[in-house]
Amino acid sequence: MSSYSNPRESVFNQPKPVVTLPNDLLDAVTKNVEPYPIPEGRRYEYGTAGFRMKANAGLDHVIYTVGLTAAARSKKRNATIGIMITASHNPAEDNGVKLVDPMGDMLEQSWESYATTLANTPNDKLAKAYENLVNETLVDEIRQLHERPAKVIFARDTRASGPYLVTALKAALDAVKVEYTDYGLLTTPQLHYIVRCINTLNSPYAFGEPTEQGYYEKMAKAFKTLMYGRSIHGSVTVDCANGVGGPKLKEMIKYLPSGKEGGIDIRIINDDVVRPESLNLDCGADYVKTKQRAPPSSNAGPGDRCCSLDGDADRIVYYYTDESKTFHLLDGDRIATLGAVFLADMTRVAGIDSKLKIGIVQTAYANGAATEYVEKVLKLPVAVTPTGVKHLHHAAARYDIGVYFEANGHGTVLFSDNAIKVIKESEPKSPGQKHALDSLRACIDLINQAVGDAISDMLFAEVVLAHKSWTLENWRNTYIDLPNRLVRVEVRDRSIFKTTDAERKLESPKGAQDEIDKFCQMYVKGRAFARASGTEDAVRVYAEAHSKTEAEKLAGQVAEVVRKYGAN
Ligand code: 16G
Ligand code: MG
Repeated sequence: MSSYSNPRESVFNQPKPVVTLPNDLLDAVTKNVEPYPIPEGRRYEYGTAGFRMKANAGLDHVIYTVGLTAAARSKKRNATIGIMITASHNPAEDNGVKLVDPMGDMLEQSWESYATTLANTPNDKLAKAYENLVNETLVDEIRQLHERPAKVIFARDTRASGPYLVTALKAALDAVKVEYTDYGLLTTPQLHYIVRCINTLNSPYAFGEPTEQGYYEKMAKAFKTLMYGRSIHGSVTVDCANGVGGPKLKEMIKYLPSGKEGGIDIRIINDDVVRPESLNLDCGADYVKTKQRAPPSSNAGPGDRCCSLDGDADRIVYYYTDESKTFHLLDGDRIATLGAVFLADMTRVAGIDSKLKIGIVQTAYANGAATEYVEKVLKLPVAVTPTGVKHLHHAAARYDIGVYFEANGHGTVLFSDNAIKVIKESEPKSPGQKHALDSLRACIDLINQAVGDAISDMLFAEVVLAHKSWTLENWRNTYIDLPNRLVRVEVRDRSIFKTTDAERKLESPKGAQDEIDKFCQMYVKGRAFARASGTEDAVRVYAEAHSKTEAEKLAGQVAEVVRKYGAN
């Protein structure tokens, strides 16, 4: 045998090194977690909304472990990681936690299982579990990434449990010697914004000043540019769900021109953050969307423009009540079409439409009439993904201008590097083209591309309504929603309901989809699907059809199919 050995090969043939973390660090992990034991028999899972539960059901333990996951994630990406403590639209006594990746996006999916593993580890095994995570994710033949420094930033919503949970988080970050900054109260999208700003600072992709003030200034400047040559009629009433959106929107208003100054008049309601128990109580985007009615606290008159944010201000829906007191909802599907209409118009006027591919991303919940309107009237492509923001976000990134919204009001617009280059570098050939290009440039800054953002989405929607001189009724009349019905079905084990085709079809249990198809065919424009919820122990059924009675009947029949198969 020759004595020659390929140095690469010899590296790869070696067994993977195993790192042992210093004893003082492991001891600190064990000692600091002492006040936060895992309650007997609890199981946690990092789902579409991170971890979410009753704040007193061991969430302190979970948050402590999230601190450890964030430390490893930060070392892995060599970047600042965000942690948001919120339970969004859930009741006041709940809380939750989510990790934010370096570009201000949701935690990469493969890391959700690491977060889940640590969360389910009892205190006496946690130091070892952290060491295992380090070995699994940070150490290989070539690199020992655990030696890198870690940086984490965090914020919370207005829930009463927030400050206590922050104590648990800090205990973890101190144990593993992470440098951190506590941003106090922020909306979820503000935290995402700041994470992205920090990680792009001084780069060609710089996103903005990494401060709360930087957020307001960037958006206000873009809004002012967009208001040039346009005017907003009447005021908009914003229901802040008695959550963090209230104080933050009030702050935002200080940076915006008023109606008299060519800007916007915002009337805030439900901004009580003094009584934390009022959070999301009979108000907020989730209340309005699921109950299909205005919050009882609303004193808006017929036709008045209203919108509701959720508890952490990352969702928004619009609505109004007409002269005959009928309530009309303009949900995420509508906001997506409104935004797409404007962006398509502007690229056309600017003469750059042939260079940019605009598309809309929806989920199976999007109303069939919305999908048809986008494809047939706007002539734009529609992509459908499974429920959960991260899926929509990734699909939207495949377009030059990708507009994504879930029907529940969570969404935003993404501009590709190519789109930003084309928009920034095009030379206008007429005042009309210049106005359109200036508008598009300002949209890039007004829209929070890191994540769906209720405040940013609202300002964008207001600009488009002003541009079109549309009332909410005009907006609603662009297409008429198919009547639809959502039903929640409890079954023994929801995990047997497995979907395919972006959740539009069940692949198991075998036979269930055939029965659903048969029922759908019985109705004009009948469409229905069933999917296991990612956040609750239930299966959700959605059905739509030509008339309200038919939609309800179809929903009932599909729910029955789910019950039947769920009982087996
Ligand atoms: C989570 C998702 C939301 C989705 C909802 C569906 C994020 C940030 N949140 O709240 O987008 O609509 O789950 O809930 O992704 P479900 O699975 O219970 O229907
Ligand atoms: Mg939310």
